[in-house]
Amino acid sequence: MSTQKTILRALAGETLPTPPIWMMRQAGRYLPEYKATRAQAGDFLSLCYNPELAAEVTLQPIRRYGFDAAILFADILLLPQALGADLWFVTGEGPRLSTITTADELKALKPVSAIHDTLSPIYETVKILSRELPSETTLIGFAGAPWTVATYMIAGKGTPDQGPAHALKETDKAVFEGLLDIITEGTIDYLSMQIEAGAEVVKLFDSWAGSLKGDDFLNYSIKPMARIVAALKAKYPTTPIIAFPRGAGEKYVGLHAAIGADCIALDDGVTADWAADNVQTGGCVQGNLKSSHMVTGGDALVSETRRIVDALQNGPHIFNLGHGITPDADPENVQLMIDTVRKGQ
Ligand code: 1CP
Repeated sequence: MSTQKTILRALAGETLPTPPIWMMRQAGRYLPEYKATRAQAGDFLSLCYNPELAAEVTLQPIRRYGFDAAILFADILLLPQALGADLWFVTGEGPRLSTITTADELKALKPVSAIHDTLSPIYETVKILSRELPSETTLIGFAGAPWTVATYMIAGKGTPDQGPAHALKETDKAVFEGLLDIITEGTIDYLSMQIEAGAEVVKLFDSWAGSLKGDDFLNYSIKPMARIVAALKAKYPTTPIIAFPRGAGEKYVGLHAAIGADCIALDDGVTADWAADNVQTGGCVQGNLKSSHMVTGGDALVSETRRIVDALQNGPHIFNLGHGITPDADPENVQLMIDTVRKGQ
């Protein structure tokens, strides 16, 4: 056994009697202490770029619940901003960015080597966290996968069907692929710096992978992630990587090998039983409780949590939600989930 940290043991392929746990968006608006620190920072982006306060909100769910991993508090849209896109958040609506849809706009982006000018506070947050986290807690860094980041850069906002990105892929493949390339290279440098600063694991979020069909899924979700993984593994062979191609459905099969990732994160669109037979055979899996149970709680939360733990107990598994916890979640339901995983064996 290479290490005592449970998350790293699961990522190394070990089957543990109790799966380690963390939760996507574990620092966030469902927690009163997060809302207080965010108010102190002024707004969301100021919080991301304030290393002391970003470290504080990263630590809050660790103090409250004792999760096995902490995820760096930042956002996937900081990389576009570091590449020169304007980024702002509209209250109640979400992110807005200046758009990239032409060759001239693509050319106007900053060189990848310039991203650290903007992103250095994030590396400082990682350094603070690697000093301050309890010795048993694993620090996870992250970035968006190129396709998902591109969907925001092309549309200038979140979109239900990623229509503008699909349209650019059809009308100007050169600009579309050029943008994916820049994001891919930027992500390699960004995650490298997070690892140098102390991130022990990194995760790629491809939140909109599910809207890519046929060869597009392979070419624009899987291949760019595989390129990032290969580049990181060449430099940091011992740093485990989690990939989250959300909405992959049946295409989850074979993705450990196709991406080169140590762990595949599952959304709630597949059952844990199916994933045990078809995905966990390739390595560690993470997931996949429906986030809405954190709102509704009760017996359904307990029975679904047990079902997932049982289904995935014969292989490496990290317990998590299928997507991020929502602001209307009840913090007590999070405790109920953790108690069920840890005591329910
Ligand atoms: O406080 C607030 O009002 C802001 C809400 C918020 C938070 C807490 C945003 C805006 N981002 C975050 C933090 C964040 N985002 C983390 C921190 C670590 C954690 O606790 O998990 C991470 C990993 C992300 C990743 C992220 N940002 C993704 C990928 C994962 C996913 O949820 O699918 C995406 C798509 C984003 C973009 C984004 N940032 C924020 C919002 C509301 C969105 C979604 C926009 C949309 O499409 O509508």
